[in-house]
Amino acid sequence: MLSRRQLFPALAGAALRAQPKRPNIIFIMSDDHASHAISAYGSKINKTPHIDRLANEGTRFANCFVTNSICTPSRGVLMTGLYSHLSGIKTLSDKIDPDKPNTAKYMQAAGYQTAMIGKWHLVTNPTGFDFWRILPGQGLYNNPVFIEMNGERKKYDGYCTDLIGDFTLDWLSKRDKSKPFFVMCHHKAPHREWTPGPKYKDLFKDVTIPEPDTLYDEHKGRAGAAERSRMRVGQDNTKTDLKMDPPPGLEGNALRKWAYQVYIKDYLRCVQSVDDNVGRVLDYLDKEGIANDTIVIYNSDQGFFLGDHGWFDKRFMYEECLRTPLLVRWPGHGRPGTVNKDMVLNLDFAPTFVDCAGAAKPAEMQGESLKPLLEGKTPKNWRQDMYYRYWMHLGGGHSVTAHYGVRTHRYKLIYYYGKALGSAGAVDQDTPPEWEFYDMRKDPKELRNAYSDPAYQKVIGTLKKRLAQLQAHYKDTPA
Ligand SMILES: [Ca+2]
Repeated sequence: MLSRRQLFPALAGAALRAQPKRPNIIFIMSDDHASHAISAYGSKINKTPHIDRLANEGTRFANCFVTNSICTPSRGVLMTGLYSHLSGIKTLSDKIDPDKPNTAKYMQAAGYQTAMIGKWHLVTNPTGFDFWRILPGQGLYNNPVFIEMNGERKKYDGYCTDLIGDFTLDWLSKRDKSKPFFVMCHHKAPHREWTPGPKYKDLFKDVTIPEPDTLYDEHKGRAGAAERSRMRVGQDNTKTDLKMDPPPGLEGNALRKWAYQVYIKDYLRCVQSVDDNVGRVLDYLDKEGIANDTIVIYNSDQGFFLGDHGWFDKRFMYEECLRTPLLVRWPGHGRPGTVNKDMVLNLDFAPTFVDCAGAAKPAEMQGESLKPLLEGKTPKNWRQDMYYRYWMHLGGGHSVTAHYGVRTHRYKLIYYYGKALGSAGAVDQDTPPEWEFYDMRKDPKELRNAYSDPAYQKVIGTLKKRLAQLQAHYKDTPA
């Protein structure tokens, strides 16, 4: 383990600012849970009462984005505070370096006891945790195997989401009460293949879930990347996804309509168990009398297409999967029921944890602490735009073209640069470089690529300059 002096070389022991009492932190993360399947975010298709409690009693961030919308790289950002090109975790195949500093090691050095329970998905075993129990890779929904700290693989009877809830509560009940704690509770759900638990297998059985406005989007005018991708509801779903064959003869939009109902119901059933297990943690904190001393965070590793643009999955810089839910309850800090509209990133989470632990931000971390935002005091110079990059170029089975771009509060500029650029999980095949531009105030569903519209040429020129500035600022290399 790295010593505190090694982790905080500039400040050593002085890095820990004197604070009367430091908060516990429970970071609950799910996998592929889009904001628009949370009622606090205005979901039209489900209710999530326990996650909503965090919004009612804390802060809901309305504009939280990921820097690379896919599982392993997003977890890399969380554990390092670095963009994918600097952490080296650019694709699903890349692993975290167990010997380098990470978020958990910084929390340990700050005097926290640390635990990681559930889906880790960073290839090498966790370091920096006093306790961990993780799923191997994606893990299974039913009777899953977990990897224990001694390296053994042990099978547990039950439903994965409930087991991760059980293990989290069990660890909390056995914790060292003389120290604050930092626990990462990472659910597998509602990741593909969307297998519901026994409690909710019949939920929504006799109802029709409303379809998204863009379920039958044909991607007209968009870059070739949209058409090239393989994540169409119906056409690109497997039998494992749908658990049955489509009715014979069904094709085109009729197939999509049918498959959407099958897929979204299973997805939402999985979400319901996640919500229950958020509730169990909140109940535990109440019963234990430590709710006021504990920050509870709910987040997903990225968003997801819920039939939007005709798709399932993620990866694109489009809103549905660029956005991720972020709800934070920190009693006594900020007003309950606050909706924060500042632009925040998953890049900010690591520095936020360290800041809330009373330690100085590690010099290498690229994000900003959200602590002032949680206290209702957004700094005057807070970011007004964000940089995104997806690296897997046609890899990972969904054939999404590598791209990068910039998003402001109103506009979005995306560049599909057409090459794999030596990324491990990518397919070595060129595609034509292409641009997309959206005015999200006029076109919030991103249906009209206005890149060639003369009216926007000045804005697009400014955004191109800004994109180059952001790449330089974050030490990335343009294609
Ligand atoms: Ca994910």
